[in-house]
Amino acid sequence: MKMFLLLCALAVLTPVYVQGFCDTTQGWYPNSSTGKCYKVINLSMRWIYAVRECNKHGAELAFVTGPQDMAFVRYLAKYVYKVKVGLWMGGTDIDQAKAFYWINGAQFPPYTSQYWAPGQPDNFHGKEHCLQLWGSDSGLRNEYLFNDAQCSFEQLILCQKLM
Ligand SMILES: [Ca+2]
Repeated sequence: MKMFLLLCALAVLTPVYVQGFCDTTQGWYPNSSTGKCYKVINLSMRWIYAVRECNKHGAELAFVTGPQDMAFVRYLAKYVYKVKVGLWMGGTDIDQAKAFYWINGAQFPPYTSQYWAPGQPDNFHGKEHCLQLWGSDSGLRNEYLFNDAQCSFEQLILCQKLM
């Protein structure tokens, strides 16, 4: 009877364990408060290829779902990956300049306005429609803030997936 109960318990608990797992041996970083795993893919590429590359890893180009999530992304970029140029994230305003939305279709909520670098998004030369998290080379005192950049620019990418 005890063995039966143990097996029942394992059957119930095992899926929870599997769902709550980030494969850290493959470079995925867990954010247990949001249930997401993040990874910087160490290849420089255009934004559209970044979308595909994340898909290849069973993931998607990263987008944030709240201030806590954003704080974690900035922490990763600054302290874990020490990003210099920047990271592609899953945001674009390809439909209408400066009206950014996430690749899951959600418009940027009001709280995200605090994460744009000063003067951004500026759609410089009318050609900037993809979301970059600016790194330490931006000259913004390591603040790791949003910039709208040319989608054809090549830089590292940040992928996410659910635990
Ligand atoms: Ca810009």
